[in-house]
Amino acid sequence: MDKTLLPTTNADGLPIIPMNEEQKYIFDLKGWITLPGLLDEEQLDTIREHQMKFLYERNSLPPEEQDNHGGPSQILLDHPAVVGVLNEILSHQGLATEDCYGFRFDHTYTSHRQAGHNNFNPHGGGGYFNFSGNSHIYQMQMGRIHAGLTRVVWELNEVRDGDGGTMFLSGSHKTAFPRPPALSERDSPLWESYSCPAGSVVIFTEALCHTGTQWTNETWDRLCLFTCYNTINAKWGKACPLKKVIESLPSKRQTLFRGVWHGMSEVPGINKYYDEANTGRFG
Ligand SMILES: O=C(O)CCC(=O)C(=O)O
Repeated sequence: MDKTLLPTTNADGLPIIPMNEEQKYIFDLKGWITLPGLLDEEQLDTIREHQMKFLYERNSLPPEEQDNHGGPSQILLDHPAVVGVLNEILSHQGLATEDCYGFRFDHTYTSHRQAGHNNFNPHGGGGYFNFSGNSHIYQMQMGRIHAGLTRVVWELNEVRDGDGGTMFLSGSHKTAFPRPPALSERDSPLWESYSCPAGSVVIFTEALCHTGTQWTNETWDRLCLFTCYNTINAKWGKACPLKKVIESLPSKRQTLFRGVWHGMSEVPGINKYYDEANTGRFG
């Protein structure tokens, strides 16, 4: 793939960290990957505080911060390591420039879970065989993949073995057969999960069978963002941040929120820019 036009820095001017060959192989094999320890303590403290205020004291935040990815949490949107992965598995090269990402934000939510919270609900899998309007797709050619709707989970607190991080049926994004119910019981040996320090990312294709489970850690809560990205001309979730939130972001970050279309020829005929009229907001 010609990657010469993919952004080499993020919206804060930090160099993008490309996906390495081992990460590509593991992602293609399993459908998910972890990137441990991407944030320092100061960033984590600020982002945790923002998320808790967003969840429980939203009106105490300035208007442009009243969003999961507003204010200090905007750096999660295009962290250099996340962009490196999305450049490889999701970006549409024809719509990427140095100033414009080749993928778009789809939707997000923040989850705050205390011990006992249960989110066991296996879903997805077999996405290799889905048509593209489904968004939960997975495509591959020799040496290249396209992951369709892609989830980036930001774990803001440490997750230990058995605490209750998201679980995956590794490889199920390519399965041809319906999932036998017994194989996705909670205690099935096929489930895989992860442990990671605070400030880590877990990236998975939504074409993969996955589920939440019970959070068992009595000492600290799970606090995470489940942020989805998609192809420029596709959108799965309905929500989009408010205009004043998007307007407060640097211009390269704003391109994550451009309208859902492709087009052709030169800008503004082709969708390689964000402006007030070219937004993913419906109203
Ligand atoms: O609760 C979790 O850990 C996973 C959430 C999930 O399955 C999803 O967002 O699609």
